[in-house]
Amino acid sequence: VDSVSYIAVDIGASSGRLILGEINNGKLEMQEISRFANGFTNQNGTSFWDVDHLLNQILLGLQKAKSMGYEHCTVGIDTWAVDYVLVGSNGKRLREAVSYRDARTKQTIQKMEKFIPKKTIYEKTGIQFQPFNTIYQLYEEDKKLLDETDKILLIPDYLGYCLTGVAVTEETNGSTTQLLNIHKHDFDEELLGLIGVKKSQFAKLTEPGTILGLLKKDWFPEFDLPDAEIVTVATHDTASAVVGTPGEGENWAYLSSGTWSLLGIETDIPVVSRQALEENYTNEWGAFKTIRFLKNIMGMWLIQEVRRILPKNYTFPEFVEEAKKVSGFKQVVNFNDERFLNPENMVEEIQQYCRETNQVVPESAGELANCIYNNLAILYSIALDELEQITGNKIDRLHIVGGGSNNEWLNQLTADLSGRNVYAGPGEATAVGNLLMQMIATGRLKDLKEARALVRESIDLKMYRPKVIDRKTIVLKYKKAVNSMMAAK
Ligand code: LFR
Repeated sequence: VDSVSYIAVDIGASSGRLILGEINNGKLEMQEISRFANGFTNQNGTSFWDVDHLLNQILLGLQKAKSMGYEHCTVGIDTWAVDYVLVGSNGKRLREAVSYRDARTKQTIQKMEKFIPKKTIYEKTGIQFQPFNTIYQLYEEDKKLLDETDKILLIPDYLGYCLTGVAVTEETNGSTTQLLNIHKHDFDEELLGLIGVKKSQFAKLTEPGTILGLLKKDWFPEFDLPDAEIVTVATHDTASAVVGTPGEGENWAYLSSGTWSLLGIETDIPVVSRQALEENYTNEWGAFKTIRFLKNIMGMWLIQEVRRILPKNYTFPEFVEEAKKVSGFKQVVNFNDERFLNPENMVEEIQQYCRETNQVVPESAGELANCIYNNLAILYSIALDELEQITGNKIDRLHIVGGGSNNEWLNQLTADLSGRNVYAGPGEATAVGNLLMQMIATGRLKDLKEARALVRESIDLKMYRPKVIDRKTIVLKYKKAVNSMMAAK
């Protein structure tokens, strides 16, 4: 039994959790300590996260861990990417953190193209073009605030800083700023210059798997906290999820399925070819100098938003049950279109899209959910084919991890439409990856290979074999439909 406990703080866009992990009899055992809601709210036209709430929930969770008898622990923090807190020279937050779904960067990619071609940015960074990348957010940032800014800290780095007083830029998350030069392995001075940010305004680039510092218990006298060492894990949730994916050998891809669907492969060499740029693939930095070559697909955000809008409060399993009753391809919707990034009313946005494209309009919860799940499954299958084309590597199996992997119907649909075996689990891959990095950093585990073997020992992967269907024709029809819709636009 470990004398030190490992605690993962994993915060996604819609919820956060503290999960305790221990290795017992050769298996990773996990226990949820606490869970809390997250989300952004609109204040005077801007969408803000509540980072004080997040910090408070971390402290409450750690206090609970202590009350459960866990008095010595290491703690790792991961969250979604790209967003940041501006910290002044007094060490205090200058403003709330703006959410990446805020509309302030809608046109920024186009604006910046006047100064620097997209191709140049891509060749330097290898990072996909998303309006919300930190580079575009900082371009639109309040210049007065930016002048007063001593440090720009990404969300998990900021939370770690609040707990320890030590500021770093952890590099798996740092790469999503689109400000890191993948060849020089450092910030790109030219890109920083274009957005008017000094390199010294970022904290030191730091590899995952290093010790950040001790929890400053005396800074939080109102909490009864355990002795804790904060470890810089792969602080980008997707990077942690990939660490926690039990893939073995070659030829596997992952789908980290949460608010976003991140589908890709782990590789050593970045791919910045024309096709990779055109299809908007990204080369995010992973743990142990790996590259996450992947695509962002709109993901469960779609169903989360439909749920928020519909008057009746469906659970996610209920959505699946309703969708099953409808079943089959009723509408072709390109959910990767930016109009679905943060529409005021997701239900109306989907319906409007269908009207504009002369398709049957989904009305009921089942019709909406069926439309979402079918289109996601086909987007997954298309991404797998693209990955093969772009990298020249065969992919014969897909590991679906994260909360979305609990959706058995979608897993089967994905297997059928992609023609590949699908393996589901762990549902908490991000927390698993977070814990594994702590264990590696502290010498409890040797390396990534041993860590993933431990995951395979510890969980029952569920396998889905593809049914024989004419998937080629379905995919072709789908692509034709999307193309003619784009042309009509
Ligand atoms: C998933 C994720 C994605 C990133 C998006 C925005 O939670 O971290 O990897 O593209 O959120 O930060």
